[in-house]
Amino acid sequence: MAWDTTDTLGKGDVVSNESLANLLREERRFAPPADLAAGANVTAEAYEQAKADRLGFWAAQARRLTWAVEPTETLDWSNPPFAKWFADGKLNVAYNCVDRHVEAGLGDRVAIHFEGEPGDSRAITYAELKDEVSKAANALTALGVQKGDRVAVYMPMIPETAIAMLACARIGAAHSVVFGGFSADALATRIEDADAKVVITSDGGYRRGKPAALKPAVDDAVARVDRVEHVLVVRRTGQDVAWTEGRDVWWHELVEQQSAEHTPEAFDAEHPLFILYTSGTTGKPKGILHTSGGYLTQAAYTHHAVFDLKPETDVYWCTADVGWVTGHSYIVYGPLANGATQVMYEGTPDTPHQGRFWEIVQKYGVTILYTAPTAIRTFMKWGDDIPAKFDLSSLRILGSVGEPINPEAWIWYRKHIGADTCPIVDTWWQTETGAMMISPLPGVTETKPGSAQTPLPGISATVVDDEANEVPNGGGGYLVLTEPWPSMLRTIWGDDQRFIDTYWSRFEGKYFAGDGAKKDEDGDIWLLGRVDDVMLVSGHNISTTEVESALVSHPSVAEAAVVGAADETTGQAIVAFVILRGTAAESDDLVGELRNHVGATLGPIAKPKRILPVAELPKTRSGKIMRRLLRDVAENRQLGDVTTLTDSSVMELIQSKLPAAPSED
Ligand code: 6R9
Repeated sequence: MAWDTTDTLGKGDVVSNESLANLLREERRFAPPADLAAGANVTAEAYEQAKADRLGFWAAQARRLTWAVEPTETLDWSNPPFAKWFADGKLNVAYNCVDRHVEAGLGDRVAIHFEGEPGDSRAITYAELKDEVSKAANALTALGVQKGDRVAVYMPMIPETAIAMLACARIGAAHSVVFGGFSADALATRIEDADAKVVITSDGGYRRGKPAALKPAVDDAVARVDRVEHVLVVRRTGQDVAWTEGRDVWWHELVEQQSAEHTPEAFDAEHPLFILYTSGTTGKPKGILHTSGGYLTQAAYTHHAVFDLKPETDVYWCTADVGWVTGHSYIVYGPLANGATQVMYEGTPDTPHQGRFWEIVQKYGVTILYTAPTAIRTFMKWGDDIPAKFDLSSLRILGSVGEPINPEAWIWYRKHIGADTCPIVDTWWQTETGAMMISPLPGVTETKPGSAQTPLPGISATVVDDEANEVPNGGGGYLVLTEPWPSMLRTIWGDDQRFIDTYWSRFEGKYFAGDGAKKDEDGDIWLLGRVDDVMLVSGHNISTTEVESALVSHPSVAEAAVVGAADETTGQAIVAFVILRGTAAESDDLVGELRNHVGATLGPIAKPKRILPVAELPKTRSGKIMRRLLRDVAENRQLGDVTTLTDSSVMELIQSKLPAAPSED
């Protein structure tokens, strides 16, 4: 145990309403393995180069791509916050992800090892991918899709999803991928906002051992909007589907009859590549717009640098869904631009058994694994013995994304998945940033469990207080990005004003990420959760993440979600919902012990007033805990919008626990 239990408030930390209390101390350090450091793609020199000439650094990274017209301009920031990167360059994104590898003689290299949930598998080489993307591009053209149009993609995790995205990119149509778990309603809103003219979907996909239909939601959504001309349907499950003649087209009929020849056109670097909607906490979803040259430059560079990808030998696996930005940047664009061989898995981690992920790692000899803290905490809950049954010795680098990773989950990941040797790269970024921004480099950084640590080379990030002053080491506040970066969002689709208001108005000239953060004594950055979730207890801003991490550091706790609930004496009181590990039994004694453990770890101010053991936590479909709903429960309010929950019955279960819960202090 490395928590410094003497660190209580009032000793050393300057805490006010305006800054986040800095409660957690972490002393463990892990140096990069010597052989990895010796052969790393990117060394410490990159930080120096980027510091000396940030734009020159990015111009050099852009040259890792193949341009039809090389850019001579790097950044045009004459009209902030509207950036143009590499504006006079021209390229085709799909050509960069596919054709150029075939032209380089790598056509026989496997691009995608697809593993279906029922156990079917398919290997697709770069040469095959080129043919498939070309045919799909010809098919979209045959359906009347042109450069500048939008295409909605509502698909399971199958290779055709990546092929469809690349086909759009190839003909200069922007895709708008909508996660296959979203409702017809959510799909309709997104189709309408982007004004998509074609929807690509499938009959369904396999999930938890059963076919799950997708086409009915598309039929429902398309009936509510005007402009959709065609629905292109991949056959995956063989389920019965309703058919609208003239509108609906089978992929296997239309795409298969196309020529595999297709000449990619070069588009401007600032040509739209995709729109991806993020829900945010309120209001209608924001269509985050990404463009071509800058986005691909940073997606490819970060994938090469942060995963130290050796495309000849590595087998890379990102477990995200293509429907999220992680799937866009680190399944489709980054890895394919780098000529990687990757695994794509259709299903859930517990089908047909809780060792499925480790079975896949063993089967394909996965060397680089990129997953989310929510998955890691679930594996912790299921028990160490499950991964222990599989050969995971191929792994060399582990990544984390999506939420702050609690130090104990980090340690578990390293020990039980990474044989206590694999470096962990905790990568902070957002749909809006397009690619990784803050992360260790596996051959350079001495890692710290729980911290994303330092901005990547060429990235400028810091932590500021309410008045936009940079906080000193040891201080907490808001994460901001202080210089434009190549893969930054260009605007919110159709709403420039909202783009300005949401991200660029809180702090003059700086991008406001909406995350709380602190700098530790070494200047390393720790993410502390969304600013909306921060708790205000007796005048102190306390991070949900820190209290959750303290709870997860107790051997009986697998997962925790903490919220501030209105309280007459302290303003807000800390209420914690915890999932116990397999063997721990729920009791009043344990609850008391957990409260004391948090008090001892973070100081008495951070002791939760109530701790409620629960079986599940409410999560978004990308695995992020929805604290807003827990706050509703803790304050005995009517539940807010639950439509983005993975499983809405979770909330009923949690609510049913509440009246019986002991109220302490
Ligand atoms: C890539 C992705 C973005 C939000 C972000 C932050 C949280 C993501 C994180 C992290 C701490 C990390 N987040 N990675 N927090 N450490 N390594 O997840 O994009 O779905 O847009 O979410 O996720 O709160 O602001 P997106």
